Amino acid sequence: MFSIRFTLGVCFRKRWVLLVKSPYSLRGLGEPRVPGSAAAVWMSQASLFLSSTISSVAQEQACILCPLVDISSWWHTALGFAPSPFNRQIPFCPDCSAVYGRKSTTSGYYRIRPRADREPFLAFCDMSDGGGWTVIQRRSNGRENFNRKWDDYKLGFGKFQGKNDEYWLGNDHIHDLLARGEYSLKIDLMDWHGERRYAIYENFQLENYRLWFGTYSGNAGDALSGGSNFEDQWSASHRGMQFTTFDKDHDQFLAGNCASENKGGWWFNRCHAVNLNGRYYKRGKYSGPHDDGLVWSTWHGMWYSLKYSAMKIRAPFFIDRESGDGENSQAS
Ligand SMILES: [Ca+2]
Repeated sequence: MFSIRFTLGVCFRKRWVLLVKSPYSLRGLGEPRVPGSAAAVWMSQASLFLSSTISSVAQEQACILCPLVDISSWWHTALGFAPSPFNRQIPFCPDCSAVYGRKSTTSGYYRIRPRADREPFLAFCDMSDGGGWTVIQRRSNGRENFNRKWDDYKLGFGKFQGKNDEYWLGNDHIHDLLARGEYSLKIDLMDWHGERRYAIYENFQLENYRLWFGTYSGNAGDALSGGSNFEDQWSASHRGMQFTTFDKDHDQFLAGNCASENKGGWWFNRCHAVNLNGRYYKRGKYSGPHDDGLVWSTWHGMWYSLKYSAMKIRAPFFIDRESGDGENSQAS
């Protein structure tokens, strides 16, 4: 025994909303509740087709089909659609690789949802450089304040509009993305002469925000591992470090707080060889009481603050297919 209703949905703000729900309810094939109506039987066939189509669309293709048939808010208001329980069942693409897989190959902001039991959120999908990159951090102009407290880093902050807007996606969001499986991290860097370098780390993980990563490749140097000599690695490697902000000190520096000194939240040791969330200096070389710039030590050292950084993640099979050198990434 089964019961089917005619259901028609439309997309509103990239969510399915219920537009029409038929009055027909069938109990068993050919036994419509509206007796003697051939139309009702026909409707039941049509509704079966439509509801199964919508449900398969909802399960697998919403993230590509939804933007194509999105309707504007005045339609919503004019027709008085109520948000339906349907909304809750609509999965978004879990990450930008999935968005890319749905043939949405234009770089831009997409609403993604790595966990079905949490709300979707905006992230920049970098569809250049092989495509499918979910950008978790970007610095490009110094307009955003990165000297922020724990909760800001936890939830994310910044501007999610222009292709070079600065943001931190949020430790919770990053964690949820990485919990889906194996991810590679690629870091695009640019100095004040416009020269670019990159670093790729396989098997990037956050374990309760604690940083883990695997093999390095690239041309910026393996700064996340702390640099080339053993002493530096001991004090500056970021492997296995917990996240620290000025209001939550989890670093290895007993006499102080690395985030306070270095003006941004990061996986500090005592303290760092990399700080992509540091202070944004509008020049390369800088000086001061602390090496608090936007630093990637194995390229320009601790006293050179970079012009651009983007941290982005992608499933490793994408890396195998095409690994770029950052030439096409989003820096202006
Ligand atoms: Ca400390």
